[in-house]
Amino acid sequence: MAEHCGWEMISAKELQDYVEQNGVSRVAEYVSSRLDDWKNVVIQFAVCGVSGAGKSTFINRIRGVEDIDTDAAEVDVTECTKELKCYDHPSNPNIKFWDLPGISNPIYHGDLEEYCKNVPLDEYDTYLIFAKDRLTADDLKLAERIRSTGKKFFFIRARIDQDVENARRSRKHLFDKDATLNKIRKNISQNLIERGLLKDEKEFFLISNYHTAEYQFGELGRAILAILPQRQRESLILTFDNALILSKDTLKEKVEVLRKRIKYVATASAFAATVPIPGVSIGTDIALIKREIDFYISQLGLPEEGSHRFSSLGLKTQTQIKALSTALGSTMQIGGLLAAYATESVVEEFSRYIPFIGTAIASSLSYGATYYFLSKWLGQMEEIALKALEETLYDLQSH
Ligand SMILES: Nc1nc2c(ncn2[C@@H]2O[C@H](COP(=O)(O)OP(=O)(O)OP(=O)(O)O)[C@@H](O)[C@H]2O)c(=O)[nH]1
Ligand SMILES: [Mg+2]
Repeated sequence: MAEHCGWEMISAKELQDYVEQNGVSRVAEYVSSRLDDWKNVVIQFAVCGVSGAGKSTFINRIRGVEDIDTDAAEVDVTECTKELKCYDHPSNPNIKFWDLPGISNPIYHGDLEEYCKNVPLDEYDTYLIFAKDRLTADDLKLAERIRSTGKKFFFIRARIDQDVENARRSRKHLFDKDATLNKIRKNISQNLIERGLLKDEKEFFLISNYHTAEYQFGELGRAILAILPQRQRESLILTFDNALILSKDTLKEKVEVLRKRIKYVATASAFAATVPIPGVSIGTDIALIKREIDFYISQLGLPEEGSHRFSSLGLKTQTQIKALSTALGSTMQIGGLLAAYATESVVEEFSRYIPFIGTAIASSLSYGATYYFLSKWLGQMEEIALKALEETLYDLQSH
């Protein structure tokens, strides 16, 4: 089975050993817990830069919390983050954002060595350097130090909505949003490119922490994902909330990560089908499929009926979501699931009593049915989630 199923994450041997020691009845739970392994991948982000650049506000947005929530990073108009502090992502405590104090803080006098005595600057995986207005000597010192460690860093300019508003106010009828953004981008990135700290302008991001659908918040999220090693990347993609990343590409990438899990779930079904007790196989399939489908729903951010986001969608998309949840509801009953992959399962129930060929055929049929079923639903959910996202994006941009 190992070669046939193409195990990468969970080996057939591991499952076989598990079944030998524990029996097959808990194989579904075991596979489910192994599929949660992505939560064990630790990623540490250092969020650094001068005071007031919007670092703490960014951490709150990426964690999906409001600035006034009790577990939010403190945000203020005056200098406020004095000690480094770690903020875990609420849905995955192994994704850590370290809110670092500004190097310009009076206690360091811009002295990098002094700063590094209190801040373990070399210990993070990826660095997000926030600039404010123009680049300062402290920003450059920080970037050069990080570059010397060989780690990846991104330059970010937040509060861009304010600059655009200021330009709108002062330029009046001459105001041109794109030209304003280009000017800011050029001004800062040119400086970094000349110092060899940036390859090109595309590595520099203009974001607003209060208008995440506008400007480059989503692009920044994608760029961070792109540089991470595969396991970190997959873990982060499942942790990020779609509503924040707001990009069709990221959503599609998420679907690919979800699709890769199907073969493991299907193989657990195949193992359960080797139990010669009628009903065990289908019960396990339902448990496995239901858990996975619930995971798809939360991961793809399908708006719940009655929610604000749901009511802002077009009538056609609303109808599709309603039809999907009705279909899923009825399929998650034993009768419904049997009807959904009727012929395969009926054959399976018979085949287990046929000497010699029974188990082998039953296993492969259960594998195929679960595989088929999850692929089909994931495909449908992807289609609806993409449409819902498109409409949400349109909505956000037209306001
Ligand atoms: N308009 C706008 N205001 C922002 C944005 N990001 C942050 N702010 C505001 O800018 C101020 C400073 O934000 P913080 O997140 O506290 O800045 P910081 O970099 O953490 O500052 P220190 O903790 O002092 O190092 C606050 O008043 C925020 O509300 C943004 O993208 N747009
Ligand atoms: Mg702060």
